This record gives sequence, C-alpha cells and structure tokens, in this order.
Amino acid sequence: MKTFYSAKHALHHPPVELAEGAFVECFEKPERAYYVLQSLQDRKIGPVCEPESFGLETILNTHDPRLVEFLQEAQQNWTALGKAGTIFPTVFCAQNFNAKEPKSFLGKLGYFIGDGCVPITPTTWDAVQSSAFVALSAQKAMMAGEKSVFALCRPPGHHASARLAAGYCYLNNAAIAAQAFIGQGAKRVAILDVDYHHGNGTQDIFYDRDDVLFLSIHADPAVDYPFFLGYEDEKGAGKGEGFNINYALPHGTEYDAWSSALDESLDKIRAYAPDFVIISLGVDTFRGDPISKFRLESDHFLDMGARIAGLKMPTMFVMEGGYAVAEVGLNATNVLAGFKDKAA
Ligand code: OKP
Ligand code: ZN
Repeated sequence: MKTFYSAKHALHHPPVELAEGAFVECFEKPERAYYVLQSLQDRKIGPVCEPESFGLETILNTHDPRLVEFLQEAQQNWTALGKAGTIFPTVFCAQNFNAKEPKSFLGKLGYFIGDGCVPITPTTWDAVQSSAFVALSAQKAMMAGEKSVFALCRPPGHHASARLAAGYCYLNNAAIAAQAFIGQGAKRVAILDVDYHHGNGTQDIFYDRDDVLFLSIHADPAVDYPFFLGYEDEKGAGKGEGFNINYALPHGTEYDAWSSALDESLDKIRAYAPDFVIISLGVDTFRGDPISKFRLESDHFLDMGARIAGLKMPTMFVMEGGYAVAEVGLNATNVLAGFKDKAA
C-alpha cells in the first residue's frame, strides 16, 4: 500500500493550543506524523511518495473561497494590526450560518474559525495546503487503479466545513478527496469516519447529498467534542436524507461495542455499493489517548483494518486524530497492516 506524505506538515507547529481555559502544549503536533511515518517504514507497509501540487480549484470544489483566502492572508492581516505570535480568535459567530461576514479582521477570525482549537501561525497555510495535496495525490493514485492508499495528512480535516475551520482542522482533506472522486466520474463515495470525535465538518459538507454516504462512529456529542453535532437523529436532508449515519457511543466504550457499530457501518456501505471508500482514520479511540475516553487496545486496530478489508472495495485511508504520540504509529499502521493482510 502506497503512502503519500509531505514533510511540509511540520510547518504547522503552533507553540500552544487553547484547551479548557489554558494555553497548553499542542496535542496536534508534528511528532504525530513522524511516528506514523517511522512505523510504516519499519513495518514495510509500502512505498512513501511525495504529493504533487494541485490548482486551488481542487480545494474550492469543497470549500468557500472566502475561507481559503482568509487562511492564506491571515498572517499578513494579523501583522497589519501590529500583532505578533500565534493567532487565536476571541469572538465567534456560534455557527450561525446566516451571520454576515464582518469587515474587521478580528471579526473575520470568528466568522471563519469555529473554536479556540485552530491556532494559526505564519506557516500554517503551507502545511494545510500540503495536507490537502497529500489527500488529492492519494485520490489520484486510487483513480489510476490502486486498490488502497494511505494519505498521511497533517493537520487533520474532518472538523472543517465549507466555510469554517475548527478542532485542529483547517481544510477537510477527506471531503476534498471525495469531491475529486465525484468530479472525475465516480457515482457514489462512502466516507467512514472512525476517529473518536464526530466528523461534523464532513457531515455538514455532504448533508444534503446522496452521492456521498457519510458514516461516523464517535463519542456522544452530549459529553464530548465537537458537542453540537453528531447525534444519531441527524440523518441527512433533502436528497441526502438517509445518507448520513451517526453512531454516538458513551465514554468508556470498549472494542466489543465499538466494533458492532463498525460492522453495522460496513453493512450500510455494502448496501450503498460505492465506487470508492474513504476512511477518516483517527486512532484517538485508543485507551491511552490523552484527550479521549474510549478503550480500544492496539491489537484492536489490526482487527479494525481486517474488517474494513472485508468490504473488498477500493479504499483510501486519510489520517485524522490520534494523540498518544508514543503509540500513534503502532495504532495507525496496525489498521493498515490488518487491512493489507486480509486483502492479500
Ligand atoms: C480533532 B480530531 C483538549 C481539547 C480538544 C479539540 C479536539 C479536536 C479533535 N483538551 N478539543 O477529531 O482528532
Ligand atoms: Zn479526533
């Protein structure tokens, strides 16, 4: 299985994140990707390839051009205000999509950023763009006939919606790839999000569509991030009704219950018969994860990969979360290895 990876992810390494009222060292840090890369090289998962560059339109097929421009120009606007250091918003428009875009950059921060978990530094955009290019390069390889590919994206993407960055996510890598599949003639794409957190950005982007089935297995939003979306009664709207499926599980969930939701998801994907499957691969369901409360063991990720391989469908993995840095490599490559062994 080919992996796409760019060292440019390391251009995004804010000194701090804002977590529950305090500035703390970022959980979402470059070491995460280094450990995953190291582990998949050690275990010979397959060749590691550099991503290519793509035109901005590949991103604008999914995202509001104003978000992209905001991210590109954030640093110079910040500097123009006489400010230095990492950008954090202090106002938010509370996800009210009827809100008007303000002229003031300080106001725009709250218009394009959903929460305090997306610090912006002078080199954040370069990393964010390269993360999208990693996903697009993997998508292109799939389109050229690869049966499975791993996009080692960083920063992650699944909390970003068309116009809003949030939760360590700036652009939605999995959604950008799904949209590219559709744009290049795929009739149906399924996105299965196994990250601990609900993929609220991905859900939002495809909520009214039937050509992209979105399924997410995650912590109950009543008690965990992203808090405001991810309930099981969110089933899609209009043409998209029935094409959004959420499994909201309690804190403390073990693999037994988690994998039942996985099996149900895989049955729904089989029934949908997509041309491509995208796995939003977060491994923050691991019991040692510092920001999460599920109890999966490292070996469970092998089984997870094997069950996904049971679909026997072209499958692209896109890296999302996983913050237990010492184990993130083992856990992520266990999914890939489990998949590979079963698919072989
Ligand atoms: C991104 B992904 C930590 C607060 C964390 C943001 C979580 C973003 C998770 N004390 N809040 O889904 O792994
Ligand atoms: Zn997560």
